Amino acid sequence: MLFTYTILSCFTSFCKLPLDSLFLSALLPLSLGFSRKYQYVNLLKTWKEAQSYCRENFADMATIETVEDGASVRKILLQSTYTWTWIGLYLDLRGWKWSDQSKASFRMWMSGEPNGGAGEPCAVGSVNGWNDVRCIDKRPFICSG
Ligand SMILES: [Ca+2]
Repeated sequence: MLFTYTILSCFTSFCKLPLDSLFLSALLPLSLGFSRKYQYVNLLKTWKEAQSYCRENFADMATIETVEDGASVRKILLQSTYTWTWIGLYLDLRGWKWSDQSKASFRMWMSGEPNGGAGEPCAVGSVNGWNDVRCIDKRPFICSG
């Protein structure tokens, strides 16, 4: 099943969020203007399969470039029944890269991550941040565009 989350739905669900994040309210006007559009895909795929699916059906896997993007993705993940969801970040010999080749250096790693080196070259997002994991497990994923 495919869920589409538009900025509008983010706005309506935003009202239900606890005000633990006052900074989010400050960012909301910016988000309405400039946030990326993300698609949560509730199909279980390896990272590589998810990348192909996103490229065939949307623009690419999700790039998270700013604090506003991170907040948008977190809102999507709050509604997922899975702890970990693929995002478009992967490790190659030169470091962490975005699937769409964005140069964005923004990161939301959980404390202690990334910790797997070459053994964990794909990134997952959760409501608590990102983690590097092996790429072959099947997970839901987020596309952009
Ligand atoms: Ca890890």
